[in-house]
Amino acid sequence: MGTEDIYRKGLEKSRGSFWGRIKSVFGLGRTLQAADMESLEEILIGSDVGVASSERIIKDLEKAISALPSPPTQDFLADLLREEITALLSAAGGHQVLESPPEGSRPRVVLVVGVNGSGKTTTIGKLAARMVKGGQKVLIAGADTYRAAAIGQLEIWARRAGVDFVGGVEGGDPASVVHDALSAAMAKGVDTVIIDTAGRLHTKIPLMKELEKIVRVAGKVTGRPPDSVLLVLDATTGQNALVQAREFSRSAAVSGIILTKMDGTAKGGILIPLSTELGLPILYVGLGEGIGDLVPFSPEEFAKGMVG
Ligand SMILES: Nc1nc2c(ncn2[C@@H]2O[C@H](COP(=O)(O)OP(=O)(O)OP(=O)(O)O)[C@@H](O)[C@H]2O)c(=O)[nH]1
Ligand SMILES: [Mg+2]
Repeated sequence: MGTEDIYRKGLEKSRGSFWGRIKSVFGLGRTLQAADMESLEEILIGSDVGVASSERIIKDLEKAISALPSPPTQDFLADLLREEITALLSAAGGHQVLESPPEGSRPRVVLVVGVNGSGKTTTIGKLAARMVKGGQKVLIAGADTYRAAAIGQLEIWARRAGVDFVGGVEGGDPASVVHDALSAAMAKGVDTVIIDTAGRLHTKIPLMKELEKIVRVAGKVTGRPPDSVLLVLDATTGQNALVQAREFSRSAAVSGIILTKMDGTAKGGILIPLSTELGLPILYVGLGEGIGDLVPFSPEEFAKGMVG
C-alpha cells in the first residue's frame, strides 16, 4: 500500500464525519450560499478542528468565494479546504528526520511519553522498524517497569523490529534502566536509543517528577538533554489530547507529537489545533496496529484523506 492509500484508508472515519457532513450542506446539485457559512463553521468546530482554526478557515473561504463570479460548487470547496488544511498544518513544520542516522553525537536519544494506553509501546516498535530500514543500529530501552507484561510486550516489539533491547525488572527504577541502556548503547556504537516509559496521567505529580528524573539521568550519561521527546497521543480522545499536550510540555521539552489510532476515530481533525495552537509539529501518525502502520506526517496527504 502506498502512503496515499494508507492515509485514505486510515482516515476513512474522519473523512466520513468531516467531509460527509460538509457535503450534506450542498444537498442535491446545490451551490454554496452565504448563509451556509455558519453551518460550515459549526461542522468544522464539531470535527475538533478548534475554534481559532475554524474561524480562520471560514474567513479565508469567504474571501476566496467572494472573488468568484458564481457561487462555488462542491469540488471548488473541496479544493479550497484541502489547500487551507495543508497550509495550516505546514506552519508548525520542522519535520525531524528520525529514520536516517544522527548527524550529531551518538547515540541519538529519543524519549517517548504519554498517558496510559495511548500507543507508546506499539509506536516504538513501528518506529524502530523504520529506523532499521533507514540503516540505523537501534536499541530500545524499557523504562516501563511497573508491569512485567509491559517489559515483555516491548521485548516482543524489539524482536519484531530486529533491534537490541535493554529492560529492567518489574518494580525497578526506570531511571536506572535508562542509565544502563545508554551506557550499553555508547559502548556498542548504537545510532539511536528509543526509551519507552510507563503510561502516566498528566495530572499525577509524582509520575511527572519521575519523568523529569529520567530526563536528568539521560543527560548525565550523554552530557545533553534527550534529542527528541515524542509525545504519543491517542486521536480518539479528541479535545483531551490538547490538555495532555500542554501538561506534558511542562515536565519534558516535547519536540513533536505522534498521533495514534487515527484509523479508529472520526476525530482526526484534532491534529489541526494540536499543531496550530500549540505549535508542536506532528511527526508521525498511527493508522493501524501493524508494524507498517506508522507513517511520517504529511499535511498534503492528511488534507487529501480528510476531504473528498
Ligand atoms: N487501531 C490502532 N490501534 C493502535 C494504534 N497504536 C496503538 N494501538 C493499539 O492501542 C493499544 C495500546 O497500545 P500500547 O502500545 O500498549 O500503548 P501504551 O501507551 O504503551 O500503553 P501503556 O504502556 O499501558 O501506557 C494496543 O492494543 C495497540 O495495538 C494505531 O495507530 N491504530
Ligand atoms: Mg506501553
